[in-house]
Amino acid sequence: MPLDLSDESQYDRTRLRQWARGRARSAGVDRRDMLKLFAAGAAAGSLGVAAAGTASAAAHTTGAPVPAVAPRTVKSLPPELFTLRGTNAETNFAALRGTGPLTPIDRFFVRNHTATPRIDAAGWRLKVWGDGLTGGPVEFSYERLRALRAVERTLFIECAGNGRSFYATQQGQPVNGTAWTLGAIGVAHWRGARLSDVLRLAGVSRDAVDVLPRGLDDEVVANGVNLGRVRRPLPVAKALDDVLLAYEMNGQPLPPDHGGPVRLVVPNWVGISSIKWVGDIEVSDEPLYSPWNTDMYRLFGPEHPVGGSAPLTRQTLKSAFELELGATVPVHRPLLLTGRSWSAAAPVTHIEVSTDGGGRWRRARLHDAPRRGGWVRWSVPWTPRAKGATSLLARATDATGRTQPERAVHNTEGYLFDAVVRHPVTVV
Ligand SMILES: Nc1nc2c(c(=O)[nH]1)N[C@H]1C(S)=C(S)[C@@H](COP(=O)(O)O)O[C@H]1N2
Ligand SMILES: [Mo]
Repeated sequence: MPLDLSDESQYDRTRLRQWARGRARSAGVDRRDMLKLFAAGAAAGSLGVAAAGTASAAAHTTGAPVPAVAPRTVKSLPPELFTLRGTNAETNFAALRGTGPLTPIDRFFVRNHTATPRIDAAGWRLKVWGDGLTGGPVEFSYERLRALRAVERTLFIECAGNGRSFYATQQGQPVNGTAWTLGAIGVAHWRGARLSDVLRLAGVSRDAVDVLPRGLDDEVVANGVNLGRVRRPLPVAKALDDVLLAYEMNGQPLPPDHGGPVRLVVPNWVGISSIKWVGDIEVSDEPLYSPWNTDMYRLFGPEHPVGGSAPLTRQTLKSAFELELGATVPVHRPLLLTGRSWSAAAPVTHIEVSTDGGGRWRRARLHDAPRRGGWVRWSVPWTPRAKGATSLLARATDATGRTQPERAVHNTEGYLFDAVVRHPVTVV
């Protein structure tokens, strides 16, 4: 019976088995180098990822001190709007208070493996190639892409490691990777061509199984191993379903830091799927792999299968207050607590908030119609009655019936944190 690769989890299990048996074809990294990388990662307890040509490693939650790195972006990253983390910039949730349902571009988080490249739209080409096409390579210019039927969708992009720091600070479980709080997410209105239209024009064959988009930013070097350009395969079923090749964000030409002139937007999947500055797409009739779906972006640790889980696909469920962690608030003064909740699985249906560390819960008022792929803004009035330290908690439930748990299931790389965050405040 032919495999149904439109089922995400079946796809992932199959790919993982094929990879384990050495059947998945290397997408540019030598197998011996991959083994070296696994060994180095195991010895160091982490993968120190650096830009090619630099000796710097990304900021880590735990482990040996790493040299300071600054993000190399085009937009400015003022401290009121962003917290800098290695090559990345996290959105300060407090800076979203009073903004609309879309994240303004000036405060949308940036996750760069290396640095933002400057790419001129006029000279940009997208090459679609590979043995999963019925013919030879096909090139698309920016003009040609823009001439295709356009679609518009409001969707979040969220890093798989968003919320990672709470594994350590809230659960006492150290993890590797960028110590994001909750600001590695943004919601934008995207306009672009459908990846499916581009693949059909390029002549995708019935035998195609994987689609591998690759970025034009610098190659990535981890522990002395060059991983090549950022790339992660997508099953052809997802690629033909709802993926965009976006060239506009919130009504503007896609800015350089967010992948301009053209990026993928893969709805509801881990942020790494949404390849920025896409330059070529391989269409393959064999399974593909890259470091970004083998040794990264899978769940590792005692609570997961030996050798790691299937590659991550969908994001999870979260809530955040639009308030600094550790904020001070005046006693006896009425406040309006505001925040946002989102789920990759289904629309968020309701949010409960506790202002006494989880003793009593109240329903928040929703300010947006719940929708999958976006977030809902909410608010709860609060008049603090006693001075001292307390925790604010927000707990979302989505239309599948899933509610944020008290604890997230640990994994060594700290992905997919979904637990209720205890947001510290001091009443003075
Ligand atoms: N080419 C390329 N694409 C990329 C990345 C990158 O470093 N290079 N980072 C990925 C990751 S891990 C995330 S979470 C999102 C972040 O998108 P943003 O920087 O627009 O917020 O882009 C993804 N696409
Ligand atoms: Mo990410």
